Amino acid sequence: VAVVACTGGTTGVAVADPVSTATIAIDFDHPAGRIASDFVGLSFEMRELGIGNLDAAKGNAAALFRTLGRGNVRVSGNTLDRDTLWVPEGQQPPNPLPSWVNDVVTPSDVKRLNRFLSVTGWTALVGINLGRWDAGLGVDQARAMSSILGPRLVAAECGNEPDQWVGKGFRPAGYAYPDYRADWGTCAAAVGGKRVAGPDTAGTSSSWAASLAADERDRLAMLTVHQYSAGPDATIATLLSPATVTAQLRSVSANLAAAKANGLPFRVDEANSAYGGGVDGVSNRFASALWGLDYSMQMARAGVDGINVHGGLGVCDAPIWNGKFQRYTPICAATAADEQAQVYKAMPIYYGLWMARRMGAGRFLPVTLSTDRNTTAYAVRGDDGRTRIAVVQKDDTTAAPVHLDIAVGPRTRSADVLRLTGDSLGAEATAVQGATVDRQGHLSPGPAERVRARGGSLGVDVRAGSAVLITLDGC
Ligand code: BDP
Repeated sequence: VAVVACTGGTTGVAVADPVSTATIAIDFDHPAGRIASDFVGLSFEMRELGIGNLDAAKGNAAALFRTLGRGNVRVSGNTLDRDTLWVPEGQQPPNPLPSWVNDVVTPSDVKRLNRFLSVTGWTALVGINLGRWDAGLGVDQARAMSSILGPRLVAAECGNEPDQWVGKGFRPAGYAYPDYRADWGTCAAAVGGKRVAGPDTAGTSSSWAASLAADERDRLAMLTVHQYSAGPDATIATLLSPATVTAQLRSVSANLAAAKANGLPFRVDEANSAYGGGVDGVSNRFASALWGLDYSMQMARAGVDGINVHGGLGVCDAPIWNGKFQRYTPICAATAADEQAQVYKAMPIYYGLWMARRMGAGRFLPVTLSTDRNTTAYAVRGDDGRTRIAVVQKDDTTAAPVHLDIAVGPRTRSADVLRLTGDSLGAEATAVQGATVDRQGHLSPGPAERVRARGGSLGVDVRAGSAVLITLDGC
């Protein structure tokens, strides 16, 4: 056990007469569920492989991944079934290409992904086109992915959002779970082993995930579903409303329970603030950073094994494909030249994920929070023995600060505080301890604030519309 010297230190930022005090009590003696080191993940479209992205030899993408720590990247999305054709080693793409094909993905794209994973220490979930299934190609892709990616491939994913295939024209009306199970089984047999995740349903209300968990637990590596907080009608107010993340948790709970009942890990392997590419002014603003942190913590504490926040690697303010924007993307290029060079900037939600990542790995500690403000709090006893507390204050930045009174007991003399702040909920500017991600993809937060405990309690003032990550010194 490391002994941390408790010397020096100052109190937190002094704020005159904070109008509200939130009290936080932590049950240090009853660690609960785990948050794994790869809880935080990212998700991208299959087309990104076809167009040469996720290249460790170019730009700053690998550094941006490493800045988040180790994680899991999922590559699939709508473009998997709709637009991308697998072309085996040594073969030329058909000429002309089938009319539905926009991009081809080849073993050399998988090799590039493998280098990216080896440089970043991330693992991957990668899709196989099941919407437009071709048995020969499916088997070839599965074999190539296993041999190239080895253990870095956590699982293959057979198709994207099969519960929407009728509407997308991939299957005839009436296509239902038993049909899907048969399709999935064909793809799973091509992959072999226990190396397929699914069903990647669009709707958490669909029963397909629970059915697949029960029927195919011996072949499933992991149960996966998608979840967006809202659609094109998302606003900052709804995203940060106290009801939102709890409603999101409720909405995945049946799927989560089904996974656990069948002994399967469970990831929300495509998640973000709003489907349809996100909402400008919401998904790409500081509010999304607070939502991203709160959502991550809420899901992790409930036993979800990971989330993959969806995005795209194009120009931030331009349509990425099919005239579609990806306003919710955690990283994107500021200009077309940066897109070419694969130099990306971190969007606000990236910072929320950075904070979430710093909470793990470890085990959640039960927290009792008493507050009259739109505030949430989470505590994790890290595998390194340190206790970390995340507090997300989701009121407008113009509201009065909240004073946190945290009962830490006699063993804690001081704590380090990192602050996630934005100019306003609706502004893009986001920082951790005043620092932003640089062009090289690194984030070096300014020195943490040192706060001293008095009489077994820790006082920290939190600006409205901001979050803090408090690390107890444990002495
Ligand atoms: C999901 C798709 C993804 C889309 C996303 C969205 O898997 O490809 O980009 O929706 O609507 O259904 O933004």
